[in-house]
Amino acid sequence: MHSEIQYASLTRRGFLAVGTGAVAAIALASCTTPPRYVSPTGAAVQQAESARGGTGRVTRVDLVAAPTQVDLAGTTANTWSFGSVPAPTIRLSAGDTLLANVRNQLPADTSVHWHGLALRNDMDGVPGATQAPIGAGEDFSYEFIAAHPGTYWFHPHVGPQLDRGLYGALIVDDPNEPLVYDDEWVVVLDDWLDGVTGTPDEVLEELSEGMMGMMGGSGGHMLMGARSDLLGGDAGDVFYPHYLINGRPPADPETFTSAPGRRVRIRIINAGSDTAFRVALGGHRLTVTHSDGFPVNPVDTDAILIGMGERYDVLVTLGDGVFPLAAAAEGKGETAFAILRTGSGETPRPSATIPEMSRSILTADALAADPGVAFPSRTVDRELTAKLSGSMMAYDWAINGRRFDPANPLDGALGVRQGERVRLRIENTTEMWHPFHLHGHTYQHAGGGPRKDTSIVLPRKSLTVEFDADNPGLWAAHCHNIYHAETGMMTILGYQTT
Ligand SMILES: [Cu+2]
Repeated sequence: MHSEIQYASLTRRGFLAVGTGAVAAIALASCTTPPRYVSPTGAAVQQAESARGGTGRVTRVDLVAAPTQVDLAGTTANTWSFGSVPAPTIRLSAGDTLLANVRNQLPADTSVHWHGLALRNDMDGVPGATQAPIGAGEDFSYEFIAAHPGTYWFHPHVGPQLDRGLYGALIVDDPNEPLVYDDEWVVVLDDWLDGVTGTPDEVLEELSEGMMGMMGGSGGHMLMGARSDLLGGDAGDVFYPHYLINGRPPADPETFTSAPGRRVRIRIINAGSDTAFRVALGGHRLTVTHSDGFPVNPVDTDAILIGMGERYDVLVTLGDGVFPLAAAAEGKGETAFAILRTGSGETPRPSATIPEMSRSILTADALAADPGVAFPSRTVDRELTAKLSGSMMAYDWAINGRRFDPANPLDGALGVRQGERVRLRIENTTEMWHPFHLHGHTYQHAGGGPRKDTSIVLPRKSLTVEFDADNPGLWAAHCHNIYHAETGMMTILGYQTT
């Protein structure tokens, strides 16, 4: 059996061949031996899954990806979704197995990535690295143990499909949940253009031409002048006609109904593609309890800044009345909006000023991991750097000087070995912020910061994180601005065998 691969081009045919162990390593004409990596379907990945143990309980879900229409307060938009936007929330208990049968009724390849979960590598849903794409008309079953409780979500990892309606929340309950609360709500934020001003594929095509392309006069999706001090300058690249909470625009808002004095856990997920959101609940303070699914020492705040792919859980004790739950599209001058109703009162208007939005605004650097999930200190075995580069002018986003090449996914991979403590320095040399996401691991911000899997890295700043290399495989590491990722700001963290 071949349990490792070497620079194999993971096309559909190539992947299947690797999966059955039929492809021999390709010897490269070079005087240095190139690294060999663990195979997603190899023994090391299976051993890691066995070590998770699990309860043996299985939660089955069917996900049918298909063209559909959504109603945005009277505007009908053609899009792709798993039946609704967001998809129905998937819930299971930590240690349980998720069995998700995906049917692809789209006119295109797709996949499902389980964002934030430290799962078995061959179920991570990254075509070219961990599986063959699910072709149009094909099925694929994802089956894995969800070992860690928390707030996660799922979306495709093919092209800019993330910017359609193909997403939903994945909640892993803690069988020994330490928090006490009466209600729980999931709040999914999104920036929306699909079927309204164009399609994400058209946006990608336009942005790929860079600003020179725009001067040539193309589709008009590029957004200029979106600025945010919190994000260090340029806030985003793309113009969106709608900003949504749980799939609904401000003119047709989601309404949460409860009672005064009740304690609510709100799980907030940014499923956007190019928008950070500043989230606040009018008339309330928020107690942040989790970042990206993992507990933090609780911190009170008025608002939270959430980049694409990030999640925060908050606890709130509800007041009496009717309140706006708002998510300002940071630097873009628009707001996603929902309503909280616990009593009588006038319904707030989406345009109403929410004082909490401009009081204390929490970012991840204000957080510290709960002692129960902080990494014990140990010697760092390996130091890696991911240098983010590129500009709006050329739209040439890259990591370590290399634009990700799907035909050669392991070219320029960041190598680690199982068992190592790894320190990763994410160095942003660009004039724009990037939400950096690592698959398959929940690292910890250096200096006792929070456990996270997606972190905002401000322009010309660096972020250092540490993690234990305990989940063998080939793991995508990329900017969660889908247009940056798709034009090159992506690499692979690969577990080496030699
Ligand atoms: Cu980016």
